[in-house]
Amino acid sequence: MSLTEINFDGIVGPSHNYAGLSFGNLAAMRNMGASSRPRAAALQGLDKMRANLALGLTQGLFVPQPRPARGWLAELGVEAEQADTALLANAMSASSMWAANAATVSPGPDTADGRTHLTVANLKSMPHRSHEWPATLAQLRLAFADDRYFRIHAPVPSAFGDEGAANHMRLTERHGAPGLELFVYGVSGGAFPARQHLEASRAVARLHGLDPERTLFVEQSEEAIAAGAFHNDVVAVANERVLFAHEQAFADRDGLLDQLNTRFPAFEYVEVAAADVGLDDAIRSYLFNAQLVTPPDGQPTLIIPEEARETTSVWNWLQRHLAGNGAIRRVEVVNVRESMANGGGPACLRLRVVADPAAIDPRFLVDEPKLDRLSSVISRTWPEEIAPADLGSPQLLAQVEQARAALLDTLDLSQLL
Ligand code: SUG
Repeated sequence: MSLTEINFDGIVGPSHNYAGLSFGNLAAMRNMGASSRPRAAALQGLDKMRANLALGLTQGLFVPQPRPARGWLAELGVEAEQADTALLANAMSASSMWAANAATVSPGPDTADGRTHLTVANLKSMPHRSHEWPATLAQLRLAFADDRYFRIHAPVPSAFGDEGAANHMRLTERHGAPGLELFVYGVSGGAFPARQHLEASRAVARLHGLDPERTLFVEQSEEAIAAGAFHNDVVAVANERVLFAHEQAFADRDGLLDQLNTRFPAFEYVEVAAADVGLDDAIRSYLFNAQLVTPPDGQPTLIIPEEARETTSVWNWLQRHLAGNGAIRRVEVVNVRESMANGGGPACLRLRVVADPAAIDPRFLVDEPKLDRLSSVISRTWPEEIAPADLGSPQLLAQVEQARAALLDTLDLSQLL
């Protein structure tokens, strides 16, 4: 077994649109009613995967879910062609692209039975996301079917909101060693909802068989949620020994640092002070919604969206950090603008799994030739643009379903998902 970090990116689905469904997600609220570009969005996502491959990282993918979500609409007693605008928007969202919300993952070295555990998120806080979990569960059961190495859990009961890995971090000497798992939950978000509930996080930790000595439950600060950090990964990210966070990310920053120093003395804290980058700039630029990775050359690398380079306070901070030989040694910039406009940056688009690639269904792993094939099917079949008024058109519904079918066919996944 050679455990490595594998990032599974959600391919942006052909129904990607801006219906403004996520209250508390400022980008999504701001872009409500704008026209989207699903084809460009999906191609941007593929380019991000190419950039990760170029760094020498192992890369995986998840496929878009069926849209419209006909099964969910049927449970509501309506067909897509008859559903009203609001309901249809909830059934057409391509939000499963944000794979960081698919599940919470605990790698084998942390769990009682030595297997990698994944608990599918219930995403119950937002109607358009609440129906993602059955298709996510089916996909994870296929990708991680080998039960010698993986254990997949159904979502925790919907009494408690769970939004997956976006609210979970892990500190460790190296990916294949035991780690300290941090579950970040919200209590209050001012005007906005706290989407990750403590009871859900506790349940996930129990289900995964984590050692309580190596598990922390950390409250997200109310001011961060109120400023638009609807998930912890909008204000903090961890990789191996490094925790990179905004000064105002956590309710009790000092208490957390004390705990970390006691339980994992090797950890390195990289903080961005509010005086250098205000929460507003941090959230608008998605500086922290970056992928912090260690490629084979050993240089901790931060993969940020273009919006972070365009935000002066953020870019200046990064330049100073690099010049001072801080813990982050390299910055890579990617264009994920279509996803960003719905509040999803580079880190939202991926689910990080520490596992042996040989234990995973190869259909969910990518290399350049596979990305070329995907790029060609997406360029041929994905809608170029979706204006809000198009969302219910029978032609669009048909195109979205055909496009996904063509993609699954290319991946040899037809009839399975
Ligand atoms: O749940 N946006 C997503 C963005 C998720 C980002 N994920 C992480 N931070 N890990 C959300 O708020 C907008 C969809 C719309 O409005 O149609 C949306 O669901």
